Amino acid sequence: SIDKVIGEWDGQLSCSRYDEASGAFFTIALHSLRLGPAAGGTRAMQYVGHDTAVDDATRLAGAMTLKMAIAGLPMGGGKSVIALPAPRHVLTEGQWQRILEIHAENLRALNGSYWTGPDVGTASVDMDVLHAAGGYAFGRSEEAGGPGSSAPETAHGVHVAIHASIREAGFDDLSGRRVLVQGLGAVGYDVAARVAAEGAHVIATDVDPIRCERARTELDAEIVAPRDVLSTPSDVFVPCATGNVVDDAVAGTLPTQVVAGAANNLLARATAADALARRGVVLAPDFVANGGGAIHLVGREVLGWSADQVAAHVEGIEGTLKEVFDLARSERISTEHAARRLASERLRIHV
Ligand code: NAI
Ligand code: PHE
Ligand code: K
Repeated sequence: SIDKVIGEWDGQLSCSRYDEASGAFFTIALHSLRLGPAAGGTRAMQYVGHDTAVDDATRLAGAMTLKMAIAGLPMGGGKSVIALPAPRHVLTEGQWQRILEIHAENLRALNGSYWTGPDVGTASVDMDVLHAAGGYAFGRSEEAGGPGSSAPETAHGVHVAIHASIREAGFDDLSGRRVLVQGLGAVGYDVAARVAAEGAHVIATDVDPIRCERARTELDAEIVAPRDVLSTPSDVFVPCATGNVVDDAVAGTLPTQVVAGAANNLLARATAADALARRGVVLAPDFVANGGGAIHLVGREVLGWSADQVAAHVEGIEGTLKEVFDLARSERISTEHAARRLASERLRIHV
């Protein structure tokens, strides 16, 4: 229930709204404003109920707080979820524009204490609309004067994270290694192309058969069915679809050596990281590995960085992961706990 979701949440503010005309339910969670205004993308998809939408937004907002803190960015964590009345691709243009209009009104009401950006189900063109309507939105298209999508720098960062993680697992390059990519969207496809160029054997899956076919023909990828992904052996597993993929049971069996991807809230519970650690699987915590998008948006739009400066900071994910791996090893804790500890130290210092 919503009472339980909010009752167990440690964030600052959560607000929700239902729009009868579009049938969309909006929920915005501001997890922390300690380091700066809350920031985090707008996720638009279908949910089984409004409480699950609130649950997703509050937990994703918490992950944004950690992401900003560990990346050294002067922002807090927030997230918007729009629970759609039908799958995104089924909505008419008129319905979607109505939804964006309402969302812009929500953003205006928060008056800059929350900045949104693209996430699953939204893109730069939607940020153009939100911004033009007075909403606080990062990631507008270059044509509209923005820095463009966050996905390429997210993919860059995931690629850096894969390399840092395979070294921790004891191998130096990806040549001939089995790299399993779940989700061939804006980030996943880009990562798959990067590792294919390094000689990896790409294994890929997506619920969209057109995306699979493209990976098969362009990247020579082996395609597996979405339901088989967690039992397919790999050297590196790269989750780039949605979250809650690895629960304790999956963590006990996932046939891989390394997990490094973009999916926010990959772990259903932090304890799944312990189960991976017990089996010697190297996990790059999601909020470290996928920080490239936040670095791009906040770097370009708040800190005035150039594209080169953004790229250099994204390369810094390697050093951050090395710190995480060293702390996990010396304290005998999971990499997830180590990364949370490093992020919360930064949050404490900046009170
Ligand atoms: P996207 O929406 O472009 O791609 C997601 C892909 O996953 C789609 O092709 C979709 O068909 C596929 N998919 C969905 N459910 C699936 C399933 N059960 N099995 C296989 N494939 C499935 O999203 P994007 O931007 O590539 O993001 C991917 C993930 O990375 C999301 O979890 C997002 O929150 C996270 N992320 C994205 C960032 C960005 O800058 N775009 C930054 C940080 C995290
Ligand atoms: N949604 C992306 C993420 O989870 C990109 C983003 C970052 C959007 C920061 C808004 C603000 O990191
Ligand atoms: K998107």
